[in-house]
Order: sequence, then C-alpha cells, then structure tokens
Amino acid sequence: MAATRFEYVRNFEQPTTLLRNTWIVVRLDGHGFHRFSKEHQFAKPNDVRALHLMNASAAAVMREFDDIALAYGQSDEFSFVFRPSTMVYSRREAKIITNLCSLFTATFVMQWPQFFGSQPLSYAPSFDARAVCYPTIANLRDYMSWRQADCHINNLYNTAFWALVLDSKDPKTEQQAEAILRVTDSAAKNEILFTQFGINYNNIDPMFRKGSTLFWRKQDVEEVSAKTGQPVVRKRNVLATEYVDVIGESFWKENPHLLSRGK
Ligand code: DGT
Ligand code: MG
Ligand code: MG
Ligand code: MG
Ligand code: MG
Repeated sequence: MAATRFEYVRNFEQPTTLLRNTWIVVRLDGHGFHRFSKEHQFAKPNDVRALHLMNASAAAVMREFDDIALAYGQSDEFSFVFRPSTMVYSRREAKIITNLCSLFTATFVMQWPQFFGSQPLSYAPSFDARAVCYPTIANLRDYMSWRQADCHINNLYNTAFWALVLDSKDPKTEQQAEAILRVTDSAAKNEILFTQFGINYNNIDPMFRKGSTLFWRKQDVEEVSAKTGQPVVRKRNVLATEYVDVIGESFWKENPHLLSRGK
C-alpha cells in the first residue's frame, strides 16, 4: 500500500517485549467471578462443571500455542508457562496476552453448554491477563508453588466455611462462620471438618485441593495402523491433566522435560 501522510501515527505505538531467555508466565483471572459464580449457581465451594470448563478452555490454548510447557489452574484463574526459548509473537506482550486471553474466553463461552447443559450463560464472562517473566527455574517453581499454596489455603477455608453455613443440623450465618474461622489455623480447620462434619480433608477431590496441571507427555497410544489395519502402539504427545502436588520434587523429577529451557 502506498504511504499516506497519516502513517506517521504508527510511530506513537509503544510495543513492550518480554525479556528474552526468561520463562513467560501468563495468568488469566475471571473478572468479577464472585458475581458470575453466584449468578450461575456454582456449587459451593467448588463447582466441578466450572472447573472442567476452565480446564477445557486451557487445553484449547495449549493446543494453539505449542511453546507452552505447562499450565496450572484453580478457582477462576489459569497460568500458562512459556519456555525461555519461545519467540511467540516476537515476545510482544500485548499480542501474547490478548490472543491467549481471548482464545481462552471464547472457548469458555463456546464450550459452556457441554459442561452446563441446558443452564444458559446469562451474561458474557471476561478474564484479565498479565504476563510476568521469571529468569530462573527456581523462580518459576516458586511461582507454581505460590499458586498451589493459594489454592490450598482458599480451598481449606472455603470447605470449612460452606460446611458451617450449609450445615443442615446447625447452620451458621456467613458472619458467624467467618468469626469461627478467623481464629483457626490449618490444623483447627481440618479438625472442625473432621469432628463436626465427618470430612477428612485429605479425601476430598484432588482437583479441588491441588488445582489442575496440564502438560504434554510422551505416552504409548494404541492405534490401528493405516497400512496393515493391525493394532500398533505408538509414542504420542498427549495432553495430560493431573491434580498433583507441584510444590515438592517428585512431579518435576518425573517430568524433567517440562523444565528444559528449549523444546
Ligand atoms: P476480580 O478477579 O478482582 O475481578 O474479582 P473476583 O470476584 O473474580 O475475585 P477472585 O478472582 O479473587 O475470586 C474468585 C471468585 O470466584 C471467588 O468469589 C470464588 C468464586 N469461585 C471460583 N470458583 C468457584 C466455584 O467453583 N464455586 C463457587 N461457588 N465459587 C467459585
Ligand atoms: Mg482478584
Ligand atoms: Mg477473579
Ligand atoms: Mg481469582
Ligand atoms: Mg490485522
């Protein structure tokens, strides 16, 4: 296209590029999900449909952006980790976060009926996004630990809170439940759950306790050979979703490829 006298306005753009050779973490978080979860009658404290829909939306993002090593989700948030070697969108921040965020949101809306059936989406959800660069594996692992610790603390609190409020024998008001829990540490919350409600916190769904970790893994997959029509076993890259501890060493020891700086 021929240059016009208007084109100089392009020079006002201020591109931000994310520091090279660092892990890029993009975290999305549901906007006003306090209201969104209420309006759509999410189960308390955890709605399996909503969490599976979040995981499906994250899987769509991981299939589209192949430099993502892993993703971690809990509550209304998801974090995506790009390898240090990635040159996705020349590491331009705005391109990366807006494309990720809109693909995630669009998938969330498109797949809503698969998880919520005939219950309609009553208004359009949105997510915010930010990108943070972490230079070392230690920083990245601390980031993952931070999100999982947040998941644990909130989930233990919410599980105890809703047990007290939704107690059929002796329901507490939200204010009363808050007052009771204000003076408890983790052990005391576990104790309340166990003695008053017969809930062993360690036995509740690991997706609730640990959050969801999505990552690529080479796996033996049984297929039918196109040539011979016979069943064959092939190594394929499979997108795994696991509800595991990412704070300790074992997950990272079992999956060392996730921490390699290049692909
Ligand atoms: P924000 O992120 O500043 O726009 O505001 P919110 O309201 O999204 O707050 P945030 O992200 O700190 O907390 C997430 C909210 O979403 C919190 O009120 C609990 C709610 N939520 C997330 N997942 C579930 C769920 O599975 N069940 C229920 N009942 N609520 C959920
Ligand atoms: Mg918030
Ligand atoms: Mg939120
Ligand atoms: Mg949140
Ligand atoms: Mg264009």
